[in-house]
Amino acid sequence: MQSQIHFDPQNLIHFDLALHDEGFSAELAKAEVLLQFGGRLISKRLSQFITQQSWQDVWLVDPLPQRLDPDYCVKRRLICSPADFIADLPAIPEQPTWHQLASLQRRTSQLIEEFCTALSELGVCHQLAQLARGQLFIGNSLPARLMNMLGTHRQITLRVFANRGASGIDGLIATGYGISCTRQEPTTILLGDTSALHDLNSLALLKQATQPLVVVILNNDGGSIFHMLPVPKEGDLLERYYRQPHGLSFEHAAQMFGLGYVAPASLDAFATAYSQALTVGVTLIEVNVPHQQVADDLTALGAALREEEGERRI
Ligand SMILES: Cc1ncc(C[n+]2csc(CCOP(=O)(O)OP(=O)(O)O)c2C)c(N)n1
Repeated sequence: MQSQIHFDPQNLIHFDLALHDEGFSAELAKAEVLLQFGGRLISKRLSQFITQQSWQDVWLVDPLPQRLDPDYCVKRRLICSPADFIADLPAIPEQPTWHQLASLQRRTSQLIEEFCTALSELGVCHQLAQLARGQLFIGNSLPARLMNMLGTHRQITLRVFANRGASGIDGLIATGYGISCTRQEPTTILLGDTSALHDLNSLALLKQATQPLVVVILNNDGGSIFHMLPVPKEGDLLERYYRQPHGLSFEHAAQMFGLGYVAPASLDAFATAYSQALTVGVTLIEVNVPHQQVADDLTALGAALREEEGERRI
């Protein structure tokens, strides 16, 4: 996501979800050498795939010197920028494409379109990936994962930022505001409700923005990531110690800090409000969704992808 080339039309998108499809995984498994640019991967499925593959060689290119090899796969670590690495490569004659990955993942893209038509976390992230302009700062925890899964090819480039690593949910609004100060273009901050609550006082900064600034809060009433993690699945333990529902709305926070506020009732209303918000002022868009919806949607999408694959083989 932070490579700035994730949405480039030359690149594969939706690979995290496409890995549900055995045909796609088998095709990808024909690769013999892995060349990774940049640090940590967001997609757990891709990391697991990489760990299971027996690579002839694995090179990791990243300008920062810290150790980045959780699964002990890397055979050569190059501490340099991708541009320097490419500049030093010998010229190689163009090779015929060895894979059908782009066509194999087309069905995944079609299914994603079908699953992203409602006002849901999936629907909003899918829309945002297409509509965003200027800069996008994506919060932890689900927004970064959803944009990585659902983002589509774009003709207009987008500067994408995220805090990965310890993946803290603190200080995200302040970070997004700081990013907005660096360019003469709109900035969008996409984050969850718990993250927004952790940094609520930073909403006070936003009125100083000189460019359009949009804060999109996916309010699923607590940390919905915990529906997908190996923690207690239901009851008091989940609610009290992990998800921590609060039942709050951000409307009065927006009012208190003098920000525009919209809580769209449909995906179309979201798209209209968001496009408008990108043109002027500072707007908080609150997307209210049931807490279980995102986990259910991703489970159903994964199952549909595996089902498709089964049907193709019969
Ligand atoms: C500073 C900090 N405290 C706690 C955590 C643990 N944590 C990870 S995700 C999460 C919940 C995030 O909830 P929300 O922002 O609503 O996003 P969602 O999970 O719904 O996408 C928590 C508490 C963290 N990553 N950073």
